[in-house]
Amino acid sequence: MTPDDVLKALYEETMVGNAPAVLEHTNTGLELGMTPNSLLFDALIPALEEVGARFERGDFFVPEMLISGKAMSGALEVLRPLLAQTGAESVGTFLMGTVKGDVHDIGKNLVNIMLEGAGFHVIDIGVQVPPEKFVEAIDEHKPDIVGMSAFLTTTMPMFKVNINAIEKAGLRDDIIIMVGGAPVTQEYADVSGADGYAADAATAVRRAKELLAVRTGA
Ligand code: B1M
Repeated sequence: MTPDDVLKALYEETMVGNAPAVLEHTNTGLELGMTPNSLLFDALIPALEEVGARFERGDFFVPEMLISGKAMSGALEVLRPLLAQTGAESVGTFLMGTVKGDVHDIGKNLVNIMLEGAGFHVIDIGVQVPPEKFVEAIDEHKPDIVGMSAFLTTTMPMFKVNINAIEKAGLRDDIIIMVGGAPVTQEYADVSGADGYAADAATAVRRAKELLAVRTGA
């Protein structure tokens, strides 16, 4: 197989949710010397975008989205150690969760992997995280940055609800809050009262470092 064949096969098999084939092509790609970034950004992520587009058109339904998502998650586990490889000392603690009512976690997991790769100690508190769990986890782990993901227009309002709960608990001034997820925009992040927003995992890492540098005066 050539690298182009791998990308094409990875794209097609992710789209139809063939998890074993996705794993096999991911491993073949790595054996051929392809980069994890290429496998991710040239095949896996575009495949899920196409799945979403088909879902919107009514050509795919929730079960199809689910198996594609699972196939992608399998590949991400293979890529995780390569993407998260870091020689860097810990630059800070990042607490991350998907908001209440939202089960999407692939994007969150990818952001976590990239943050780990950049030297952050990441504490993942999972999906469907209610405000009180964010508050408890902040109190327990004392993170530098709290990240919240929302992937549905119906769950984005949880940012504001969470931030209000964090304020009420007297913890807001201790932390930087970042938000993100497919439907989120900078404008929405501002309205929610977050300190930062990023559209993708790579930008999230850059923004997290910038915000931390401003906070610590580095
Ligand atoms: Co859902 N889903 N889904 N889904 N799903 C979307 C998000 C959707 C856009 C599809 C579509 O219509 N085109 C749509 C949302 C529309 C909207 O509200 N705007 C949608 C819908 C409607 C739904 C359901 C309501 C469907 C239903 O039941 N009728 C339902 C909701 C369930 C719930 O949460 N309560 C649902 C369910 C599911 C599955 C469970 C089947 C599955 C999730 C599997 C999983 O995550 N474990 C699923 C999937 C797979 C998708 C799509 C196809 C793929 C999502 C994905 O993983 N993308 C998605 C379509 C799409 O995104 N185009 C869709 C790849 C990932 C790498 O990108 O998630 O954008 P993304 O993450 C990026 C950025 O957002 C950013 O960085 C990430 C990496 O670059 N980012 C941050 C993320 N978090 C960040 C945090 C930051 C900064 C950046 O700072 C803290």
